[in-house]
Amino acid sequence: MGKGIESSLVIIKPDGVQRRLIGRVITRFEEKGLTIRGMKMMRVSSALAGEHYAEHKKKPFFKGLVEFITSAPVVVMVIQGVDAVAVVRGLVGATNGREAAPGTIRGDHGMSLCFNVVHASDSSASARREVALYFTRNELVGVPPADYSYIYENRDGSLV
Ligand code: FUP
Repeated sequence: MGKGIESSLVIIKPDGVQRRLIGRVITRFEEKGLTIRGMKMMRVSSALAGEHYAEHKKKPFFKGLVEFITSAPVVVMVIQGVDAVAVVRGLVGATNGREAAPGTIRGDHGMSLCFNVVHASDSSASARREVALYFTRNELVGVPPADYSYIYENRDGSLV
């Protein structure tokens, strides 16, 4: 059973920005039929990185992860659609670029575990938490896209 319309937080990480992959990554989400509700380029502070990756605080890779995500600008986006959290994770692929399936963003564009091009929320609860960390309400655009009636069918319950 689907979860209905959700928002997921996606970050094009410093490697994705430096490698000029911003356009390609955004295109994957647009082509799929997902909607960009908010987007900005920013530099993540150490404090924000610490909050974002709080669940990894005790892990040996935490320091390197924070150093990496704060090292250069990122592009943060709120991506919306029916079951968007799972759909976006599917498009992004497995954490390690070397193991991610071809056809996924990480599978097509990365060879690293830490430098894996994008971050995407891993559950509806993390998505709500992460969207609130990076965006204020008035930075998110709420107009339903005009093409929804061609992307979702009412008959199969996919548009709720
Ligand atoms: P993901 O949800 O796929 O982004 O992966 P995780 O939440 O498990 O990990 C968060 C980030 O930590 C990943 F982007 C990669 C990095 N990481 C490491 O650098 N080393 C590890 O051993 C595990 C994860």
